[in-house]
Amino acid sequence: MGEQTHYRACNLCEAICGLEIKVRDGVIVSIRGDEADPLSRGHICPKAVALQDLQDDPDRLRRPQKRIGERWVELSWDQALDEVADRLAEIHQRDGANAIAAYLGNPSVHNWGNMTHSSAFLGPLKTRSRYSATSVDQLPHQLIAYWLYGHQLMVSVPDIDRSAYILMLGANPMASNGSLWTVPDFRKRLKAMQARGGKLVLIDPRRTETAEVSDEHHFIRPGADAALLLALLNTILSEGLGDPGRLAAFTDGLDQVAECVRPFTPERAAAVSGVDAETIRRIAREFAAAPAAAAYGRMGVSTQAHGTLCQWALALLNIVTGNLDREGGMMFPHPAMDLVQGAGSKPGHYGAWRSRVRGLPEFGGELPVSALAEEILTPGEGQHKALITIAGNPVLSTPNGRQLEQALASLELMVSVDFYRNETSRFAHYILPPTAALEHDHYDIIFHHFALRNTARYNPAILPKPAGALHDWEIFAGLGRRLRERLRPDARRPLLQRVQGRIRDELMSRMPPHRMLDFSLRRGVYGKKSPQQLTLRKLKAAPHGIDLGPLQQELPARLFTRNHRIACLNEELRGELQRFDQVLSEQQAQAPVDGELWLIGRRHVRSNNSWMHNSQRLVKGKARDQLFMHPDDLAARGLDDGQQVELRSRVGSVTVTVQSTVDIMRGVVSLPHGWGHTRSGVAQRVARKHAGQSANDLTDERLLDRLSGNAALNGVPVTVIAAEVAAADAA
Ligand SMILES: Nc1nc2c(c(=O)[nH]1)N[C@H]1C(S)=C(S)[C@@H](COP(=O)(O)OP(=O)(O)OC[C@H]3O[C@@H](n4cnc5c(=O)[nH]c(N)nc54)[C@H](O)[C@@H]3O)O[C@H]1N2
Ligand SMILES: Nc1nc2c(c(=O)[nH]1)N[C@H]1C(S)=C(S)[C@@H](COP(=O)(O)OP(=O)(O)OC[C@H]3O[C@@H](n4cnc5c(=O)[nH]c(N)nc54)[C@H](O)[C@@H]3O)O[C@H]1N2
Ligand code: SF4
Ligand SMILES: [Mo]
Repeated sequence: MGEQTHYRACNLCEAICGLEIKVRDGVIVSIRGDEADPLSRGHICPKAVALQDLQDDPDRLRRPQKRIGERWVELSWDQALDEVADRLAEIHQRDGANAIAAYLGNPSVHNWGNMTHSSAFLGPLKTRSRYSATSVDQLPHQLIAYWLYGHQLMVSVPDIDRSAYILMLGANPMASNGSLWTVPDFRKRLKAMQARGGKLVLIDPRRTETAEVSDEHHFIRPGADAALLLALLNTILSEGLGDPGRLAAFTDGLDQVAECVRPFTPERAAAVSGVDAETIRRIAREFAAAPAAAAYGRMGVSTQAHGTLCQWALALLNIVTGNLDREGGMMFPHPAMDLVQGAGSKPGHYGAWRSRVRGLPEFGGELPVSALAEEILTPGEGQHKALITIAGNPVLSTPNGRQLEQALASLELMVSVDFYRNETSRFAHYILPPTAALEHDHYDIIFHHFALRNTARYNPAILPKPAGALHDWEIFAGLGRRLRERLRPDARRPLLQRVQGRIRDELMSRMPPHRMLDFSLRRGVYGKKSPQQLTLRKLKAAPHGIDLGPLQQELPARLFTRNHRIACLNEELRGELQRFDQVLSEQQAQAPVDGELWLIGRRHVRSNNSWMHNSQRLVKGKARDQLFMHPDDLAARGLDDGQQVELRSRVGSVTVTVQSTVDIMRGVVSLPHGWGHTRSGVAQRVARKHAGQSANDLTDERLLDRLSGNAALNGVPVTVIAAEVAAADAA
């Protein structure tokens, strides 16, 4: 066959870097950055080579598996899909639709077949018991986008290539390569901005890799960002520094905003955040004075106690200064395959139903995953009896993993669509493994919605599909077809509608993703009626991708609120602001609980959530799962650097090695998530050797952002003692 060179967008993280992959005789021989990719311009990180390790991993499952007691047996696809459909239909008929729950993990959004076809499977189930990684991640962003702009995917991103000032909170793009901000090669773009005289100000309880390259870094007490952001807003409005410019013509509620933020002074923010009032005022003045500025916050400010308020205040900072939808400010991408304006667009809905046990609100048809375990464990009508997990590992990625393990062990049926037997799928009765990434074609449906430049790129499969294997989308289509036969979800409709509906369902479920892409491209903003005339054929002829130019002004045309205006406030937000006023007064009065520390997470460029630890090349070298702690906090407890310590929270404890560092704020400790491969039954040999401990054995399913139900994974109260003392206590 000789050597072939392929081009391909990496699907491992949100940066969607272009790769150049050389294959000889069906074997990958090299993976490099694609210099000709108009978005990533040759950028790459160490994880890209792990695509090869994933491809070759002997632990990766290739055939359907069924668990009988402790034993796993292989099945044919037909038998596996038939059995799963039979058992789901049985539970559905006996206990109702909501007895079947589904959880979609993060790689679902990186695999376009999951995006186009998971509904072919989940649709006929008609269950309201849907969960995903969204509620341990970006739910507040989506809620604010829905409330302010009328669509959950109207998320704005810093236009760094033209910006003069970025205020960043709770994000670490030097490790994460950007999030809800597809910004491959962040470092080079930041350097260019700084060379133009621009400035990056970072607010983070840890002096991170991004702090190293920022112009200014300030420690903040975890969870105090809402107070800080509201004080910035207050300063700008009360000092008359705001100017929404053209936004004023289509924005409602700006006057009331000024009223609502009046109680939030820099002095109050200083008392809870540790950032002094003069610094807050200075940052507000600098931000307002910059010719083009962007206020951006990510994981650290979304997965915390006031995530939605943080995202609201960030949006308002950009609006009142006229930086929203402005070149160099926060801009809205406009992708070629557009889920905002395209066919089947889902703007969102909030609180249309609530979780059974705790009454948490749904958003966009999903419930907060912090409620999953209790919904399985609590008897009564609607109790979850079956669970399907798709591309996820909630035992390691959602709060109180030990409680979830208990719940999973009690399920009548569990099915995992995953190519690993991980900490979660080991509980499944069936594991349905799809093809690996390079065995199917790829177009990034999601992340062009968050990219700092409009581009489009389609790449065919690089390696042949192994005989008898199924892609994710084919698994969903196969299960969907079988479920429709068994459940007849349309039984009560008139015959003609039934026939039409079935033909449509059948066509949709058999239509491969690339046909849907072609359809969307032609109808999109760069389609038939535009100069670009984008079609799938055109994309195929441009394997490095097609540049569609820098981000453009999109408002007010791309507003989807009822009156096509930005809605700055609603009843929920007003109520939340009043409550937060109360919370702040109480916090200021309260002394910190004796000896307690605040736990936060962290990410490393060589690790990806819970699932890349079976790559020897990525995990080798020194361990990366230590607990970071300030030397003063160690000294106060008589602990030494490198010692084994026990961390305790309300829900559990773990034993880890502590690392002393002045790069973390006093009173704060940091442990990365996604580790803890010590559980029995996990079939990942390399990962087990580098097991680590799971941070989510400590995070608490009761700690939430109240409005959205997003998990507060950061700012979890913990105590730390020497492991030997803990052992003696226990004895
Ligand atoms: N404490 C704490 N917890 C966190 C976070 C944190 O910062 N701190 N971060 C949160 C965030 S942002 C996220 S997104 C979640 C992630 O949490 P999850 O989405 O639950 O977990 P992942 O580790 O991404 O799980 C990936 C699984 O998907 C499988 N997989 C990979 N590719 C495919 C594919 O193409 N098809 C299928 N079917 N399966 C595939 C892998 O084998 C693996 O088992 O974790 C969250 N949890
Ligand atoms: N290498 C690598 N890249 C990844 C991933 C990965 O696991 N590994 N995961 C991908 C995924 S799923 C996501 S969602 C993104 C996440 O992308 P980012 O949000 O950029 O990454 P994190 O490292 O989670 O950054 C969160 C930061 O918030 C800080 N923080 C914690 N609590 C607080 C707080 O209360 N206030 C403030 N201001 N800061 C706080 C933490 O110290 C941390 O530096 O990364 C993606 N990219
Ligand atoms: S930064 Fe993300 S997209 Fe780029 S090569 Fe690394 S893992 Fe892949
Ligand atoms: Mo995430």
